[in-house]
Formats: sequence, structure tokens, C-alpha cells
Amino acid sequence: MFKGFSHPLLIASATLLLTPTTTLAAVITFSDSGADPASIQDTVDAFRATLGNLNPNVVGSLGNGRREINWDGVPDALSAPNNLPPDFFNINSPRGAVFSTPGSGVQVSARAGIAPIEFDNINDTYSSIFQTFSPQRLFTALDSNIVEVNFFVPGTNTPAVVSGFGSVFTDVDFDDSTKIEYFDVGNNLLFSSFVQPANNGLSFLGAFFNEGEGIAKVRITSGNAPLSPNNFDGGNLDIVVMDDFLYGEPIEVAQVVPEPSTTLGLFLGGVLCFVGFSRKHRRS
Ligand SMILES: [Ca+2]
Ligand SMILES: [Ca+2]
Ligand SMILES: [Ca+2]
Repeated sequence: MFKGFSHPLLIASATLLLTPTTTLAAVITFSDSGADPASIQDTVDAFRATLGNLNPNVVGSLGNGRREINWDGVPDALSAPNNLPPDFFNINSPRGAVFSTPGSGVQVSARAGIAPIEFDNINDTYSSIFQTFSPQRLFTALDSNIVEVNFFVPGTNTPAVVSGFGSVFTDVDFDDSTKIEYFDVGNNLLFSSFVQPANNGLSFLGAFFNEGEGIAKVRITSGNAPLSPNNFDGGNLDIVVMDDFLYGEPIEVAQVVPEPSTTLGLFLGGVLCFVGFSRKHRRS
């Protein structure tokens, strides 16, 4: 079902965001949840089509299209019960995504027959509440429910921005436990949205910006408590982990929008604001 997808023009009109700098972004959100992969597949595919074609895992920016991480090809030695190097998806497999967390690290779940699946290595009830969108691996922060993703030109230390980012989640129980926050290069919050719940199911949230300087970082809050031998899903506790990440091709910051002076910024902000509302009027 396409129930979670909002019409682009409605969202673009409703969520024009003006920050104190020059950023004016129209954001298109893609949100869905359901009992199984099929129930969110259409919304994930609509987000993919908006980002563009899937690029190979190569060094350098290809300028457009998208990258994806489904975790499933991570080597067993770098999966549970072992931690994932936070720069694995910029160094080992160059896709321009580097992770950080206030917790103790990040981990990708194990394959069946190698080690306990779906983070049963941490708490053996977890495989009964989680499922995969792409089998078999899932992703989590450790000792925290927060993970941040910073974007780089793939395979380099050059900071980059992306046009959109989305993630699949499993076992979101509350409508205010799980969210994605989007930040620009100045670390200003561009947009934030909660993820739709689906007990024991799958959820998807993606946001695409069709104007503005791009997303330099996302902060993902998964549930309201970290994975732990003592944290059982239920009651007031919502344990949530992630599956597929999908995002626009990382593009070097300097090549997107040159940093304007404050005066020029204010001027451009006014012009962009006028353009935005003119378009809105023409559409109505
Ligand atoms: Ca997966
Ligand atoms: Ca649950
Ligand atoms: Ca949960």
C-alpha cells in the first residue's frame, strides 16, 4: 500500500523551511510501515526512484544517483558478536558513510549458522521481535539508541552532502520513539520526523530535499533504549534496530553551494523565498 507516501507538491508547499542562513529546502517525505517487507516495498522503491539509479561501491563521487547499504555483505569477522569498524562503508567498501554513536560502537547482526542471528548474541529474545527487510543482517548502535551518519566523497576524507536519506527499521512500537534528524553543513537541523510504528514489523522513513545545500549528517534515534541483556521489548521499553540505508550520491560540499557572505546570504534567502512562493502560487 502507498498509504505513507505524501504528494510531493503538498509536502513541498507545507514544509518550506527557512533557516537563519541561506537554506531554503523543500522536503519530500516517504513514510510507511507494515507487517512484512511487501508492505513497505512500494514506498522504499518510490524513494529509490526519487534518489536516482543505484551506483556501484566505488571511490569518488559519481555526481548523481544513489548509494545503498543493506549490511548483508559484511564479512562474518566484522559482524556480531564482533563490532563493525565505523568507517567500513567509506574504506573497506567505499560508499561515503561514516558512523558515530554516543555508545560503545556499532554492530551488524550475524548470519545463521555463524553466530546468533538478529542480535540474539546480546539478548536471545530479540530475534522474536525483529525481522529483516533484506536478509539476513540488521544494524544497531551499542550501549546507545543513537547513531549518526556523516557523509564523505566515497573513499576519501572530503566532507560531502546528500540530497536525501532513508532507513528501514524493525519493531517500532511507539509513534514517538524512533526518528531521523537531518542536518546541513553548518550543523543546523533541516528537518526531523518520527517513524511510523509496526510491532514486530518493518517501518521506513526517507526524506528528500529538492532545494538547498544538502544533508551533511543524519542522527537516527532507534527506539527508546539500547540493546541489552536487561532490556526486553514491551511495556514502556521500545527496542528498535535498523536495516537498509538509502541515500543520494555524496557530493563534495564546495561543489554544491559556495559559502556566501552574510549579506549575500540574506539577499539570496529573500530571492529564494520569493521564487518558492511564486511557484506555489502558479501551482494553485
Ligand atoms: Ca539486511
Ligand atoms: Ca515490539
Ligand atoms: Ca520495539
